[in-house]
Amino acid sequence: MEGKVESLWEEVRELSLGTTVDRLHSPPTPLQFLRDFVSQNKPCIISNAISHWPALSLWPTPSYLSAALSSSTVSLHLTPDGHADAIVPHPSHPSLCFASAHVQPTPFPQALDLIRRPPNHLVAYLQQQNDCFRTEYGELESDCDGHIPWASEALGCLPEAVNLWIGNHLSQTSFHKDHYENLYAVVSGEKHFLLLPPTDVHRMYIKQYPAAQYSYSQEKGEFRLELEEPERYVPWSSVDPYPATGNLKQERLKFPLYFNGPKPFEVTVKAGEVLYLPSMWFHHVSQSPGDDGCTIAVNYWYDMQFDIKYAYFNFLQSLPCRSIDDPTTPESACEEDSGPIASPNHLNRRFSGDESAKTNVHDNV
Ligand SMILES: O=C(O)CCC(=O)C(=O)O
Repeated sequence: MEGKVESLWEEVRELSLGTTVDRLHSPPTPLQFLRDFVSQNKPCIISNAISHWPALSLWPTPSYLSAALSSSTVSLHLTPDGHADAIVPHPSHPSLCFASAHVQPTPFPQALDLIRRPPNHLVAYLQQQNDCFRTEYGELESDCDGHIPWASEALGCLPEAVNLWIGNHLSQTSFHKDHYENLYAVVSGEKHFLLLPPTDVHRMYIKQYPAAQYSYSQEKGEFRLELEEPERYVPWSSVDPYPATGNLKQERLKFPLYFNGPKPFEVTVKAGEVLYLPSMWFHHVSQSPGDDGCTIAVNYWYDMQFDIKYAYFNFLQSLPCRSIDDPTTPESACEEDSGPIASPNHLNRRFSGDESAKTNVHDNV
């Protein structure tokens, strides 16, 4: 493998992806979308595709959302630092663990307040991924489209899940991939994506981490992080693309394939724009709020085809690979995820890599 996998990374960029993500200034026809992007498993950003959505003018006004959802209870995800579904040290475990957020059913107006005015040591993110737009936010249905028409026609189906995301500058989503074709529409603020194609899987240093769950005590104002029982392991990317300045050197040494390989595709999706995020692409997401103090997005997950690309991906992922720049890196650092991938959060139905992915809504590394 030594040397060959690096040629693969370069070749896909030379033949197909280039160095930047394509921008379309109007929605593509279904044929163009299918031919130029879906079948090539290639992302793009589309402007002027959702200009007709009332949401673009209505949702950036917090009082509008709070009034529309005054009697709704929503699933609010709470963490101490905005890093949910992320790799963190566990206080009483010698290694790192995969930490999921505390999910608190909360009246929407109160949830929005917590997001817009974060108290110390508590970061709230509305990011329930289980088709939450249709199940928890029905009152907002007429403010945007139930699907993206040209994408539905190209893909031959309606979305399997539609999700709403409302967060602030502190919330980040760690590197993962999904087994869905994703149309991600930003309504307020900006979303910053780092993207890597599935060919770059070895650069993600996917390893098995014990699953843990935050629980938040309102009385004490404290989080506890507890390992799940019975024990469960989650395959997850070890790479934090934005380590604290003091850790940068160490992280570069630990993950040379990520830090020294081709730069990830970096895209900012602004309010009114839609990102096509192809199935199986690794993505890390952060956000900048708009004047309303939050970032709001709706995304549409369409079933992907479990076709020859998927089979090639599984084969590639099963191959061991050693760092190009640091021959002392143990092979195990890049090969630990060759087995099937479990779902860490069945509520969110996120993340799996085996056949069960077909029934999951948000699948992952
Ligand atoms: O917006 C986010 O925080 C994450 C989005 C994401 O991971 C997805 O749409 O698959």
